[in-house]
This record gives sequence, structure tokens and C-alpha cells, in this order.
Amino acid sequence: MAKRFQHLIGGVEVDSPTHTLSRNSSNLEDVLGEFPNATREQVRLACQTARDAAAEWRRTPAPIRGEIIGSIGTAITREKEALSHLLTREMGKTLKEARGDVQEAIDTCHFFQSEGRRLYGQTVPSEMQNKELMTYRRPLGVAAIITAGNFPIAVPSWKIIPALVTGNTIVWKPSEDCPAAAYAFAKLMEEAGLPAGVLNVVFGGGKDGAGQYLVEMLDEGLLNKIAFTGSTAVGRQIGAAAGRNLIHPTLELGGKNPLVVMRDADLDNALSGALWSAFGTGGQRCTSAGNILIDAPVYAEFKKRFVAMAREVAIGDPLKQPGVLYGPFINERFFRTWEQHYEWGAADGAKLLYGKGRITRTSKPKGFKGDPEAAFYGWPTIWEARRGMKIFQTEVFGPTINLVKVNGIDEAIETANSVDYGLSSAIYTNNRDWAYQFKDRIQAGMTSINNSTTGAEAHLPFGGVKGSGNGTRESGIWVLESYTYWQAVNDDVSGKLQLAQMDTGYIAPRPPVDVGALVD
Ligand code: UN1
Repeated sequence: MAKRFQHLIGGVEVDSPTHTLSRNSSNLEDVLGEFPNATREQVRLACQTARDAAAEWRRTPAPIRGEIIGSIGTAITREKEALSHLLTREMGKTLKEARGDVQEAIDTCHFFQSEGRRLYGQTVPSEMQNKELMTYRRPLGVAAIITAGNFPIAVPSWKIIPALVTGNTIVWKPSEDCPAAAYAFAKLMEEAGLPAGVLNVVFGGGKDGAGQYLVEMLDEGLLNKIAFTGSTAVGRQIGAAAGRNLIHPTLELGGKNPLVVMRDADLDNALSGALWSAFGTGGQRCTSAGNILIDAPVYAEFKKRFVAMAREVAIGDPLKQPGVLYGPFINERFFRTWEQHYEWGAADGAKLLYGKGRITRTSKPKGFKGDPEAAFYGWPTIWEARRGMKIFQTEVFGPTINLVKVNGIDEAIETANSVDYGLSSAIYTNNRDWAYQFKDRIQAGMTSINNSTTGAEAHLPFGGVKGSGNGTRESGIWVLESYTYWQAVNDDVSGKLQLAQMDTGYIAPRPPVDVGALVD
């Protein structure tokens, strides 16, 4: 019998009438647990509970809130191995990557623990005597947080930890792909000392489920903030709902990230960066590469070597086959879209260089180990494509990559900028000017020079431009803007009504000096 888990609302475990199983992505017969599907009333209750907890949490001194964040980091550090193992089992990324995912949350805790001792405001001179001006960061109130399954710990921590340290209370709807990892993370936060009601967790799906109900709570006036990581289509809907309620949402959306290889690049380095960017995490990162743009003089050699490397890629259940580059699809939905992209490529006349769809017992690459039909696994897939094609434009979560020939730096940048997204980007070159041109003109929130398209760190701003988001940034000091508003305070001790812009005549006017008349 699968263990039954419950929502966490106000420090109390709450059950629902219906449940969904969480399965091991690498082996669908292995069930991690049964998770409740929140009803609209339960989501509303979670929001009201967060509202009730808000006044007390806001009054808790920020350094004390920071200490709890530090204790969360300590608890995650202690449980790092178990949590990483759980992540690998539930969503299918390799253990090395799962450890990185967990480490990113620990780094985030380290950063924001000390932010509790800063949260600086400013003192500002007034234009009048006996009056002082100052600014304070104030919490927004209740934040709804909706996260995706590809980074079950890191990405939620980018939102939850800064929201908490700045004094907000939370309703979190984790991905239905990774509820067990979310539950474990929430329990560690509880252990660290979060008061009841400060963090509430509701489980369930997005559409016609907990995620949708949570968005509806914007219209009921129960939320002051919403932060979402997921698809651009859903992000637009959340943005519209937030907009009509005058709430500024955090939207971290899709990407079709370009990786450019120039003619002078160190090809060994570029090839390993490209292979990782394309197929690491089975291509299911927001920061995975979507298109590799290769300068014409090295195109043929790059293509030959890249396809040869793809033939050798080790794939399988990461818990049973250590050393694989990637495991299964996180869910069947991603697999179905990826399966469909073979039709898009064929319809546009793209050339399939490598890949044969789903890995099965009778159709498997030589690097595959184990039983491919225990879950959804995909062949590493390589296309020769052109700008404008659907597979060039559309984000596909899965192991697929397009090789696109370009000629020179200008065409590389123009081609890279022709997609509707702008999350991450990378260039391999040793030419100072080309690297400069790329970082100056590429439309992306993140740019790597001689490294892969992945690699966000916990203290750098993360977020995109164009279809990849609405300009908000996560991580580091930048995320503070997303969870606070600025209060400007005029403190007047003059004991009388002094009016700004009007009662400022401290210096009497003098007659003008005519410089021409000063000297004969
Ligand atoms: C994501 O895919 O949503 O840079 C986040 C990276 C990771 C974070 C990715 N550190 O790929």
C-alpha cells in the first residue's frame, strides 16, 4: 500500500477526497506515495491561514527570520544525501545533478540568512529642516508560489526563502511530478522553526486543480503576490489574472536557448558544453540548449564529432546505472510533446541526423542500460535545422537539439535573437571582440562565454527577456524587489506644517552678477 501524504495547512495535515500517485520517473511501477488533490475550498483555507499568520511573521525581527533560514540550510545539509536520492528516484535526474539541485537550495539559505541582517533601507536628506526621510522594505503579504518539476528543490527555494526572509507568508503548490520531494522540503522547513501557517503546502494538478484554484484566489483578493515557474502559455494567463488585480507577478517561463560555436573555438570544450547543454537532465532544464548555431568553417567537423558523441551517450535509470548522462522523461506529457516534435521536424523539412523516438526493448541506443519500457526514455535526437522552422522556434522539454549553420558573428547573433524567447545563451570563442559583441547584443537574461547554457548560481540574477518572462529576477539581491515594496517615510519633528516644494526658501535671492561688467 502506498503511503498517503496530506496537505500542510497551518501546521496541520489535511486530507482530500481524491489522490494521485507519485511514481518513480525511471520505473513507473515504483510508487513513492499517494498525494491529495486539493479542493478549491482547501486552497482558499490555505490562503486564509497564510493571511492569519502574516501579521505575526511580519513582526518577527528580520534577523530572527534569517536565523530560521539558516536552520533550514543546516537541516537540508544534514539530509542532503537522502533528499538527493529522493529527487533522483522521483524525477529521474542523475544523483550528481540532484545533489546540485539540493546544494542550490543550501546556497540560497546561506545567502538569505545574512540578508535578514541587512534588508537595507536608505536615509535620505529632506529639503526642509527638522525633517528626516527614510525608506523601508516592507513585505507584500501572502505569496502564492507555483513551481515546476525539473528543479524540485532549487527553484522553489529561489522563491520561498527570499519571500520568508522579507516577512511574507506562503501558499506553495509544488509540481505534481515531485510532491514527495516537496513534502520533504516542507517538513525540513517546519523542523527549522517556521511558525504554523507561515508556509502552507497544497498538492494537486495545475489545470482544473490546485494550481488553477490558487490563481483564482487572486480574484478573491486573498493574495498579494504570485510567483510561477513553468510554460509561457500558463505564465500569460497568470500574468493576466495578476494584472487585473494590480499584482506584479514573478514569471519564469520557457526558453529556446542558443549555444554559438565560432570558427576559432576550442572545439573539444565546445563539444562537451554542447552535449551537456543539449542532453543533460534529458534536455528538461529551462536552461537547456535548444539550438546550436555553428560557424560555417567548423560546421562539418562539429556535426561529425557531435553526432559521434551522441552515439556514445549513456542513458538509463540513474539509481541503478550510475554514470548515465540522463534518465527518463519527468512525465508522460513531456514525452508526448517530444514525440510529436518528430512530426514538426519532418513537416518543415529538417534533416534528422540522429534519434529514433522512444527507446524500447527493440530500439535502443548502445549506451542504454536496463529496461527502457519501465518508463519513458528518449533517444538523443539531433536535427539539422534552419531559422524559422517550428522545431527551431518551439521549446521542447526532452533530449533533442538542432544544429544550425551560420556564417560569422553577425549572423550568429541575429539568428540567436530570432526566437521568441530569451532566457539563457552561450558562445564558444576565443576572439575578444566576438565574445564582446555577443554579450552586448544577445537578447537573454543569462549569457555564458566558453561555458554551457546552464550554470545559474544562487547569488546571480536569474530570469529572461521576451517570452521567457516578465523581467522579474530571482536569486541574489535582485529577488528582494519581487517580495517587498518600498515605503518612503517623512518624519517631521518641526512641530508645524512644512510643505515640500513650497516651504523651502532657506536662501534669500541675490541680485544677478553681470560678468561682462565686472572687468573693464
Ligand atoms: C531551471 O531550469 O528552471 O543553471 C533552473 C541551471 C540551474 C538552474 C536551472 N542552476 O541550469
